[in-house]
Amino acid sequence: MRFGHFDDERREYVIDRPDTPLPWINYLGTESYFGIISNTAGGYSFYRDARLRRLTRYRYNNAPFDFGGRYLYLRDAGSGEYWSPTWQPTQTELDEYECRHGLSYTQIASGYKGIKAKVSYFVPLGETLEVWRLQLTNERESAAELSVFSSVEFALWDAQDDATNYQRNFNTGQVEVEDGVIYHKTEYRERRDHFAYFACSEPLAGFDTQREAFLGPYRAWDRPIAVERGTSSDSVAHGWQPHGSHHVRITLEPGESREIGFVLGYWENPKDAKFDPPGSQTINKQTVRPVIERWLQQETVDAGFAALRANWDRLLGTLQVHTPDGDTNRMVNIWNAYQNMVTFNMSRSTSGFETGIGRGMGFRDSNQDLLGFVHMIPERARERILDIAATQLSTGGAYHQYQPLTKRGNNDIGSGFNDDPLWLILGVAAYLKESGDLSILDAPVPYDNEAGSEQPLYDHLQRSLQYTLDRLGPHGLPLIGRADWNDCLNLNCFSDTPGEPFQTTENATGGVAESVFIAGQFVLAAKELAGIAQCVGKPHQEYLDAAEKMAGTIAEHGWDGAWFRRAYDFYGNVIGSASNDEGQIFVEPQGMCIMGGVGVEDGLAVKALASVRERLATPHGVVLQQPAYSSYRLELGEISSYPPGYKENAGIFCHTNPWIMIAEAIVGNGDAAFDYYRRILPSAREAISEVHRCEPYVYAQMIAGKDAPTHGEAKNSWLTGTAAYNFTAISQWILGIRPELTGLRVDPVIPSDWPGFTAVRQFRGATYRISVTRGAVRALSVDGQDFDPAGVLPLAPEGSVVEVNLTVS
Ligand code: BGC
Ligand code: IFM
Repeated sequence: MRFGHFDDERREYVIDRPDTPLPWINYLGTESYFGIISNTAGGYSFYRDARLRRLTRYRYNNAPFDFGGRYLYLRDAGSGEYWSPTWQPTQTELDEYECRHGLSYTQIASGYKGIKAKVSYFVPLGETLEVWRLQLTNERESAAELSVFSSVEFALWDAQDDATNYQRNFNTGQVEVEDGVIYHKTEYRERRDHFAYFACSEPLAGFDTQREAFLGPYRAWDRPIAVERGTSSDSVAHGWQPHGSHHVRITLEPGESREIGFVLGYWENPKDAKFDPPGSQTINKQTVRPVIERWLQQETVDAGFAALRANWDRLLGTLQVHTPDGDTNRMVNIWNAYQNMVTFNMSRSTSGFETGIGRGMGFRDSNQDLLGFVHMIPERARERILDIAATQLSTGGAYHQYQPLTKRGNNDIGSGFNDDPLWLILGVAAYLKESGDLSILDAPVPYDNEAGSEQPLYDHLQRSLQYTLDRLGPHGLPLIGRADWNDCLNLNCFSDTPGEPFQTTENATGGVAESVFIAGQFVLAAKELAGIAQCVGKPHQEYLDAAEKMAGTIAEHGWDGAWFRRAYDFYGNVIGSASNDEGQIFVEPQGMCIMGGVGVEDGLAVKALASVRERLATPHGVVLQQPAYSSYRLELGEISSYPPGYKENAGIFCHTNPWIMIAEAIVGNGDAAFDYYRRILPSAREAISEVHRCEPYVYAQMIAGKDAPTHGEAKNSWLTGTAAYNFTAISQWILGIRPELTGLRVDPVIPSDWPGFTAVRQFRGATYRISVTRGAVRALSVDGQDFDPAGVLPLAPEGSVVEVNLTVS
């Protein structure tokens, strides 16, 4: 069952009923002012940091699930009836409803008793504000006397404090209203720098800034007293809950249309501003007023919206493909790329499942997210790499998370996730392959942000590799530490002494549990580093030797007969083996070892992939392990805390599926790779939206596995490494358009029933127009000249167009 459809032309998903299985959200903002918005206008806004600079209030895990947002009410003076043109919060049964989620904008249109309304929300480039544009049309045969009420609830900036510290924050709220603009100035008193404002383009009939005055005692947003009555009370908030509501009265003749603009924004007075008289509690509006005036003009809004769309054209233009599969085209060309950019901006901070309060950026996650956006914004990827590397410890280890504002490693969480450092090598390799900017390797980068500890980035990569070699366990495999990619496989963090408390993951690094996953990742990273070293004329053989040795150890201790094992626990017992009663086979080492090239030559890879298909594949994707753990196991940790089929306990952890797609491509099996790709492809699952439940336009972290009663149901959409890795799998391995250090490679491994495909790829300043067709033998021509079909395409001059024709058999 569908709840809407894709409009590929306009790059929108069109939702045609408000009661989607879950709130289907979108993101506003691309630079510093951001928000989430649901298909019924729920959500909130913030400036840079969703915890510390939260503009509007939102209550997670609410009933209804999505409540609180950018709300409008329309009231008909004739009948006294009122409704919300975005359905929430009044939930009036609308005659028409349509929500269009586009790239960084959302438009919700509806019709009720002859009054058409369309509300468009977006954040203009270069601004710290959002525009709401309300377009009203009277389709009745008589004039309509209407009232429009707006409504936002201001958060008192620190969202954590806002939700917990009521003894204080019921007293601190302050507002100011001048010339129809509502200023929310809580905190201005002490800091005198930032405030929020909410403005309207029309003369006001009234306003409210005290929530209870607007809603009325014992009422909620579905029937505010001000709206019911048809008049605001011009309330001014002193403490309690500052709120922003404008009241506008208009008369629309039959057939007449009108536009009303609202601007909700964040403002920081310039640091050196001298214009506040000492002790003044009045907001200084000198610098913000012209900005407000400008964005209340329709022409400014039109131009701002056009600029936003043009920016997305430019970003998405980096890769556009045309394949025989429509779902693939729209995901690669639009939605997967868009989701990658959202993970760049949001990391794991703000979504329907992340509250914006936990603000850490993952060392591992950030390096992987980079794979998905590096081709669109290489210069931002460079900055990101330098930020991440500066948090690395001098041991080569890594803080598991760092703070986006201070860019310091997070001491509360600490380090000891032993896969972390290797991701830096993989992230840097991706950047170098895309940009060719080898100079980044010489950039001085501190360890743990300590001044004076700077070393070239290349030194960081060496230490990352050495970190693993310094920590090998009894079988010669890498020690797992607190966990590897699978955060929940905590093999060193328990106590088997009755009555002793469990160890926390913080003191779990002393154990001897080993990870086959990290071993595979090491082989991959060592080969990548060897390639980089060779490229800049540094010794590289030692890395290749280390990779080979590790591959040998995997063959000896990591191979189970039909698949790669997962780990050895604290006691040296094997995990992920046919000899286990549960958790016999895990997906992660199959993907990662094969991506590292382990078992590819000797047939182990093909065997492992057959086992994946036989034991782990479901119609909804590949589950993480089998059999699921039926009960909690001290020696395994969090993984077994989940009921069977959910999350790391045999859920379909979508991040791991592309590793299997890549592995299938590596062994030349395009049918299998693409089959797995489509199983979890959001657009291809649109028709079963009542089962999948999350948005059909973006990936979710997890789909419930076959052991779960809700098999096929997705959770945790948007902010997941799934986005970057699926994009890599389809674009670089299945379609095979793969940046390498020396140039672009085109090496597709496509399904056997595809006649071919075309693509346009911007790469290092040139445009590659690629056409892949079927033929008797593999042949490649570049600009009409025959070329080695196994070769890397030559670099082309800036601005040039390269015609690439590949025939595959
Ligand atoms: C979750 C994992 C997640 C981890 C983040 C755990 O509680 O279950 O999925 O990766 O926290 O560190
Ligand atoms: O690898 C992790 C990731 O870092 C955070 N989300 C869950 C994944 C698997 O545990």
